[in-house]
Amino acid sequence: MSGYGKYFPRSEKIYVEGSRPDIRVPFREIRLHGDNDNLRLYDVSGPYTDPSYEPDLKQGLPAIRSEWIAERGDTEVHLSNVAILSNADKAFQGLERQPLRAKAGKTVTQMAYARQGTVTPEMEYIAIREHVAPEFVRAEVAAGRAVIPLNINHPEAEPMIIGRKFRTKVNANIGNSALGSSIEEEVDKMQWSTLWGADTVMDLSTGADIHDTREWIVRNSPTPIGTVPLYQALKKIDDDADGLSWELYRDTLIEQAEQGIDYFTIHAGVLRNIIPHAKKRQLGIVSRGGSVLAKWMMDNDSENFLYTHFREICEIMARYDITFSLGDGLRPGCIEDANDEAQLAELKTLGELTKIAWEYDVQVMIEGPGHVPLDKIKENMDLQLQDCFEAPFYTLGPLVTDCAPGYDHVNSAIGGAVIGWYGTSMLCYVTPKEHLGLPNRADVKEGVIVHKIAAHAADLAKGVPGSMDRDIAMTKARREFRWEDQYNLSFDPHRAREYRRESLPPEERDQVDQHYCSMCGERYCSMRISEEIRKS
Ligand code: IRN
Ligand code: FE2
Repeated sequence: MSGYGKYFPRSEKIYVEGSRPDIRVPFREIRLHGDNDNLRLYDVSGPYTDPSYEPDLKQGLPAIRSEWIAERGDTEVHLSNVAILSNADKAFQGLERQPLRAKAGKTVTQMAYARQGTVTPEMEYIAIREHVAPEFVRAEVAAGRAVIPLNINHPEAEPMIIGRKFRTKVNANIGNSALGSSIEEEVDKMQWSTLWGADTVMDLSTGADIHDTREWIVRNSPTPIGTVPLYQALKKIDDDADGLSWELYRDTLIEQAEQGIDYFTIHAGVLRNIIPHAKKRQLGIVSRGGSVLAKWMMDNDSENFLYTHFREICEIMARYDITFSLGDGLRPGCIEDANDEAQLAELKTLGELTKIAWEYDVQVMIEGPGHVPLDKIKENMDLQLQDCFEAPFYTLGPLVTDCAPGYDHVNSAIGGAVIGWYGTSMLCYVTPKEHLGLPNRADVKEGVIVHKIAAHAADLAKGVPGSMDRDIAMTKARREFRWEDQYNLSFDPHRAREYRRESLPPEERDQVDQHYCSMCGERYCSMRISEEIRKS
């Protein structure tokens, strides 16, 4: 693909330089017709949409942060001796990548730097991206109200921030299952979701070649990558939860830390004493990680080992600057279970764990539901802010009804827009296949776009700097019947164009200067009549 190709006509990648030449912040600029100013949009698609970039999956993306990390002088090369799960064919063998970790006595996290009063190049990069002052970025990270998920072993990533005073972000989940898809396909899914605007990607692979798949994805990903390490730990013992142990889990964390995973979902808030509450529910425990841990605790008559070893986990996270995404293992799986005792007790535990992580200068976000009816969303959001000391909330929807299979992406975007408006920082996408099967390419695109719309709606309501520019440009294009500009300003230009074309008579299909559309026809076009009224 050269540039944004057929997906975003008349869009060009531009870079804004910071205080030093190696801070080059990408934007997508839409070239509008006439004397209208070009519109600049936040861009997460990485170098792939830069026509001068020639991708080489085996080499990976340029390591834009290596210099910044090296300059701080707080890391050393170190490869742990942990057992990895990989096939013999090492795609990245030629690279001999050398993993870094913090030098003894050094804290490498962005939170540590923020608290010391240092604005890192990463923070400056983010400030340019978000149209705010670098000092504002630093202060939000220092306060724990925002996170910058950037493992020191993922220097290819373009710095980004997750926090409620910034643009609302969207995460897309990808990953092969036992049914299997190829590594190239997984990398392609990552590129595809970021092309449509996914700000982060989670690799939830559980199938074959889990280590190598992840290596390919991380090396080629311009966005932060998250995982649920428990899934791989389980895989290592052939999905037999009886074999789970802290040691096995710890080694999996280190293996993924060295690969460069930027944030980990860790279900440390699923405690033994909450399980009886979960049993009372209509749908019990719907989280995959949460249910495995609950079963393990019952079978072994023990407390959750993620909770009992939490401080050791913090030490590992701190060494690589990995961000916690504290898992909502007890999220409600139906609206009847929303905001119940199990969910709210877990939320309080996640708050306690947040405080502990902050002792280690480790960044934290909190995962949230699930299925929540509209009238219970505000309460959930307010409790999260209070119980978790304003650590960013990262929610799965919520879905506002249980009856939308096939349309759960829309269902989720409805809840996502509302919870985003009230203060959620990142929305985990849901695809049309939710509750039914694994998403295909079309589902991934659909899922990302509807959540981008939800996130944008939240930003407009919150008044995030610059968020209204696009709407203003669209309104003007609509008023002036600039059809091409209307297509190009939309989230999916191709669909907008096709939908209009297919409703026009064949001879008019490629005209883009009609002063009406086929919804009302020429005679009763409200836009045209308004234009006449304005002129009279
Ligand atoms: C996001 C918010 N709440 C849950 N999530 C996502 O669900 C999380 O980031 C990860 O991608 C997935 C974990 O699912 P289980 O293991 O909790 O079902
Ligand atoms: Fe569900």
